[in-house]
Amino acid sequence: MSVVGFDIGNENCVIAVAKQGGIDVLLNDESNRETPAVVSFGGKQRFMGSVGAASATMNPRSTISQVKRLIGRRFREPDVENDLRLFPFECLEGSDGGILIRLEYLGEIQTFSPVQIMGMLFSHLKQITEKNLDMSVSDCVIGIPSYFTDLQRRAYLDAATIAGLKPLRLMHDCTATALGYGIYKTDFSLAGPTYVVFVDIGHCDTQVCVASFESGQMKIISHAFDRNLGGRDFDEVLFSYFAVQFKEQYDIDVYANAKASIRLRASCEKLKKVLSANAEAPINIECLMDEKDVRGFIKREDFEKLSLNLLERISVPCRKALVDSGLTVEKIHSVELVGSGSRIPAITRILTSLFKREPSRTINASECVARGCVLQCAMLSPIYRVREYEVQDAFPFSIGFSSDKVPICTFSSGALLQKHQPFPSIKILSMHRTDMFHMEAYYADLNELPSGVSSKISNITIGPFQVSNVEATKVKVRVQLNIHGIVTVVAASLLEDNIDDDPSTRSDDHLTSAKMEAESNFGPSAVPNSAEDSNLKRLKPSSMSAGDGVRKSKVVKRLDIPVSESVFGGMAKAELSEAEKKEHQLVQQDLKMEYAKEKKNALESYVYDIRDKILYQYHGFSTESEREGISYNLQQTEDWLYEDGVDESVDAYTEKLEYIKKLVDPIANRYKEEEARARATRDLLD
Ligand code: ATP
Ligand code: K
Ligand code: MG
Repeated sequence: MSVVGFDIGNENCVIAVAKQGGIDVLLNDESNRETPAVVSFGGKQRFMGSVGAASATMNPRSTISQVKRLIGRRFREPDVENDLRLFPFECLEGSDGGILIRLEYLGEIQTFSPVQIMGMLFSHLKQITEKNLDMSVSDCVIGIPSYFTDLQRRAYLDAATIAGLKPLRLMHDCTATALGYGIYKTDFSLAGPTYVVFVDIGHCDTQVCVASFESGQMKIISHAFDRNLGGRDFDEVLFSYFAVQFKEQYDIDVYANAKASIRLRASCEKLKKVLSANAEAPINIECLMDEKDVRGFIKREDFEKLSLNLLERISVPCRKALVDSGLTVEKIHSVELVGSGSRIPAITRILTSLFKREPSRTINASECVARGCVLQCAMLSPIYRVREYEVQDAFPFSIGFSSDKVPICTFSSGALLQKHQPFPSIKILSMHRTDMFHMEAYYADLNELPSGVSSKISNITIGPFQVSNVEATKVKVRVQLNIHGIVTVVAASLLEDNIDDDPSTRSDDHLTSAKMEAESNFGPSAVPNSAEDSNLKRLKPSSMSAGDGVRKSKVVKRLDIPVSESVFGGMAKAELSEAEKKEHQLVQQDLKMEYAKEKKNALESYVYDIRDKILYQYHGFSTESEREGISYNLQQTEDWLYEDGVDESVDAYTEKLEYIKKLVDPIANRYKEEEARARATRDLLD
């Protein structure tokens, strides 16, 4: 059993595993350390990763990329509508307001949810891992953007389930990077914490966090982000520039041609990379559209001018993270720049002027997230020993809870969990209830979230239950912000006192003033959905209600109450198992096609082998008419293999093979008999 860290990017995925004494980044079948995040539906089978990416131009409508942008989102969100305009594949609104991807596969129109597509990508990465390690894997830690909503986090877990993976944690990308940075460093000052800013610019987004390091521990102080600012947007600047130029110069409108758009976009991305190392760069695309070859040219300087607005936007989340951390730039020890989108030189300039020091690029910019994830996975796994190191993450959003529409607050902001709350953590709500009731979890401040996100998270029903003593009844609800950053009610129980010697309790435990009894705790050793008790600090007297019943040893009854949660926009259990079944069928189809390919190869080599043999070995053991018959059939089969038989079924290849074999076998047998006879004679003479 190995542990794995996955960085699932919008463009590239990276897999890191723990090996004796260190961490390895795995190579895919093409010997690359990065695997494109692409799932492509071919005629009769799926192609993923690098092979899938190669189909993007050929097969644009059934090649799905950037599915991370779509997972756990609503079709009508303005951001989503913007993304969809860029994608060559078709999306529509699901009956629940979610997104469905529509494409033709196996001769019919099919729809898949982003969760399903993400599940396919996870499976592919799992396969690469298993092939490399030669063992099965399931325990993993998966990097996620800090801005992922509750729904997106749950969607990732569902996708992992479809792929047969078990995430021990969904980990914020920057937290993973910070862990990998801090755990090996021993030269932190003893005078106090060392503060470091991490800036990760990917293909579609920018994430920033401020972390504090001390010996043996790291704490995230703040997270900030722009979910719509990454390398992709710089490609788009070049794309629009050349689209206009080519319209003038060649009278072609690439916007009107999906294939031309894909090709120009891909060329612009390449051009952008060239501009990172050169002061100017050309663009040449053969036969882009209307059989016209196009040529263009741009200087880095001009590219930077066109990108000014984007470059300035990078400072926004950086400044926000700094403000939220309560630190001034002087307090910052270093700024670490990661993510391949950050390779544009002008970005360094912007950050230098903002932080008053040049950002350092000492961390491996493309592998740091996967490396941090596998470190965390090893720490969480019982079978690995990692040096004692405490990781404390902060949750980027405020969460509110209400009970029958009345908010339960522990902060003046009206939230139950405030932004930048350390997690995983548990809150125990204590309230007076005599009958089944409902709770709602929601985002308390939509300004903290990406635009267009709904405030609703989930509805929780607590009950049914029955009380025997209406007066002395208390319900305790255990709310968890779990290790993945998912808000959930893990348990509820009914406590009935037989004696209540402190009348003040009653008023305290009133409906709206549900008291928080214990605030807890976090720690890398926490396991999702289990053992919260061990994770719970001893109750703090200061945060307890005055006459708390539990502490008086007068409790006579404690009953578990059923809890049911319904997640807004989430996948029902039945849907998930349906998706697992569907994935299984698709895998079978892929395997079938792979098997057919094997059979085809076998037939092909047989044809070549026999053609050779009837000329030499078998010549003396066959009649001329036998040889003629066989040659004719070999030729027929070869022609068929190049034409109708290019993409046939296992049965078709097997049938052809059997047919020729029937003709060849009698000759082969004669040859073998003669061989045996000759050997026996030799043995006798020896
Ligand atoms: P995300 O983090 O948004 O999910 P990702 O992790 O796949 O995406 P990265 O692999 O960090 O993203 O970065 C990919 C981006 O980096 C692409 O936009 C790519 O064009 C850009 N990029 C790669 N190399 C260079 C370079 N030399 N100069 C400029 N940009 C580059
Ligand atoms: K990546
Ligand atoms: Mg990334």
